Amino acid sequence: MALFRISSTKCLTEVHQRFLPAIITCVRNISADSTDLKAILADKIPKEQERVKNFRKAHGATKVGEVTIDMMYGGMRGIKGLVYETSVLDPDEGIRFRGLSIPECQQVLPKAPGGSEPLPEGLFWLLITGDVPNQQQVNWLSREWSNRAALPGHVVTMLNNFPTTLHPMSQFSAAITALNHDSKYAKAYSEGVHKSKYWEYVYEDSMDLIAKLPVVAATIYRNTYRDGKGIGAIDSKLDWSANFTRMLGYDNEEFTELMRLYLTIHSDHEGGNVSAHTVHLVGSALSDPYLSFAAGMNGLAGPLHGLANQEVLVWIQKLRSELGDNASEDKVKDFIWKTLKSGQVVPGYGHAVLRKTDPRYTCQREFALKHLPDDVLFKLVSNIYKVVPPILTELGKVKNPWPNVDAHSGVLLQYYGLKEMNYYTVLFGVSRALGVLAGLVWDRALGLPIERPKSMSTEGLMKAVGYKA
Ligand code: CMX
Repeated sequence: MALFRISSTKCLTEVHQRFLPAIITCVRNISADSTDLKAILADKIPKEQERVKNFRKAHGATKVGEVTIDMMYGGMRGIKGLVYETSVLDPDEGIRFRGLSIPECQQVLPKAPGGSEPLPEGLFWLLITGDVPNQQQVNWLSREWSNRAALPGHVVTMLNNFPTTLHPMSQFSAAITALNHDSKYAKAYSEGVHKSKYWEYVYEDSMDLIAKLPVVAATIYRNTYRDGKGIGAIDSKLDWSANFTRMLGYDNEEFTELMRLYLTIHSDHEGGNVSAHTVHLVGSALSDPYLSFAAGMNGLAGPLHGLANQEVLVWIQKLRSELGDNASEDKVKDFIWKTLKSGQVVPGYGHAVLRKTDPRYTCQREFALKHLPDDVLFKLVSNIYKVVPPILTELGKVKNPWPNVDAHSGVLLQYYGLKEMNYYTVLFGVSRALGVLAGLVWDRALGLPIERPKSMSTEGLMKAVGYKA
């Protein structure tokens, strides 16, 4: 908040008249317990802008890495070329959300009454503010998202008219794009809003979009796999995940707990993965949050990224139908080698950054050990975990032979009756909104420019390094 030097009584009165209401609002809104998320951000953003400005002034020309030709041909792996505030991925330790590991989040984030898994509302609050919220703050978010959840008629009509053969991710992405009809950001931009206010409209759209995603996702599920009948009304007394599982048609508190964990851990994985990077990239053209997020979802729908959770189950079902449930370890090994020799990947294993077992895998395994230790599919997944890493290591080229998040999620969903594998990436997408949209608010708050890295042709590269064939 600005400080004023008061030089006379007259001046003091003027200052009071002009600024006091704003000062009072500001002070009221930013107490540690405030549930006014937008006011909290409005307080934090100028401070962060100043911090970044000073940092860039001092170190704008400092080098933090270098780019090799292999990196350019190799998917830009390892190039430090992005700023992304909400989470950071350590190759050995895994993800930290604003500095907190998954077990730490499970410990400190507020839970539903009687529950033991974190509420995704709390994770969103943490990601966007950097602060661990209290119970009132997450309750406020649950209510806020309930209030913003209604879908416009044209999106419901559109969803209800998709053929059930259209992949759920295509339905999801198309519906999100069509939600941009009501983008507050796009409207404000077309009316000439000042760029210092962009973040406020991106915030509003992001809150609206996060609120609506479970409704979109549940409508897709019921239309595609059930009788297509209404998903029921949002209950403003329930949290985001409980409303979602109810709309999907499930009435099992343990499944809702799983969903709270699921929606928390899939939310964010720093900025360079395909979905997060796409949202950031498309957003940098000042496309609104709906268009940016839909673009990210099209990336998540790729089998090397989010669709791997579907692919894992498809692959496991194939294994089961070929080998049965009690296959020997040698038979499972043969099956894995057959997959590799036919030029396919083992889905759910490997990672571009991680070099150890993904903690998102571990926490799902812990959930399974607690709730479904004797499940046949869980035992199979556990056996695959013993067998795959040595084989991928033996292959010689795989940098990370360990399981990622997608190796485990489907098994848990199967256990609770959500057996439609083609739907699994939609659940990942609902969660991913929490991280990438929090990131998008900060992109606009920090005024990050349109993204435009330099590309080179092979010819140009050869010339640049003096290479002669
Ligand atoms: N099975 C077979 N081969 C694999 C492999 C796997 N699980 N993981 C990596 N490899 C191969 C790569 O295809 C590559 O082969 P080529 O040199 O012949 O092209 C080689 O090993 C080196 O790859 P890498 O550097 O270890 O891995 P990348 O960073 O290139 O790729 C990833 C990372 C995730 C795409 C890859 O490990 C993979 O395809 N895994 C299976 C799909 C999957 O589970 N994806 C989900 C990731 C998590 C998520 O985003 O949701």
